[in-house]
Amino acid sequence: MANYISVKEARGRFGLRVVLPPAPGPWAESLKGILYVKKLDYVRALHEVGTASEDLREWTAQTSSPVMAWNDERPRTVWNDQLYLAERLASHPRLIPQSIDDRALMFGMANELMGETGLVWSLRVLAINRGQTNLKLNERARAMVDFLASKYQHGVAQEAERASMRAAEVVAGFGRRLERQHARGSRFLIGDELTALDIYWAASAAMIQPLPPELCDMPRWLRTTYTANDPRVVAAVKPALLEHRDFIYREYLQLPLDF
Ligand SMILES: N[C@@H](CCC(=O)N[C@@H](CS)C(=O)NCC(=O)O)C(=O)O
Repeated sequence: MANYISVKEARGRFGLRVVLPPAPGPWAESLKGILYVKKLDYVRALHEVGTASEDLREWTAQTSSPVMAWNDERPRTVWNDQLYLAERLASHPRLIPQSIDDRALMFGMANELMGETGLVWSLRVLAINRGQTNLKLNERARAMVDFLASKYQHGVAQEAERASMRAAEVVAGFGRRLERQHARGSRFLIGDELTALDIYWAASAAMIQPLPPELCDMPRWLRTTYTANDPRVVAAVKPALLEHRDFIYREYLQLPLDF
């Protein structure tokens, strides 16, 4: 296990601190990926998912992770704020495109992955629905699924239907985008170089098909829950999308994942 300090201790320190869960999650892995590419060192603080997280609430007025804290500035709790801060702390390599068209496209598409009701939000709805209805979970896993269902109001049947359609739509949109980029000779989702969108895609795709155990060690129940089985989503996943995830991890991100 990586080294973590407590949230309370992190709050009292200066420099860059990141509150993270001790398991892979798309928001957390995206932020870790961005910091890794930019070679920004940070101290990890442990988010014990499934607990009341009172220290985190007192500090950040919310209880999800990741949280990114720089000196005594306001802690950043949302992915786009975190990206802006990372870009400010290390401008190279640039992960936000310079041209307005590419920048607007990148934030729009990133929001389709990371924003409320976006891809990973919707995949979480589906995973929770599956956990609550189908899987034989152990007591700890069941408690976690119920906790997340109630925290994010995910345990509603119509919500699963909406999530399935949205997730499939987003995956298909990324498939078309990647095809167009490949056709014009680019290996990246936007323009001709790595942007944060490629990292968000790589980390999000781990909720469609997790990286193999030797690259991402996680409890079996979590691996099963993270492997998409919704027929609409499965049908939308083209091999090129998973190849893109593998390319980004292999060339730019830390492997194996550590938490
Ligand atoms: N606030 C983040 C999303 C973070 C998020 O939803 N984190 C979840 C991942 S499952 C979490 O920490 N859940 C556990 C908990 O809230 O205790 C963002 O919008 O960028």
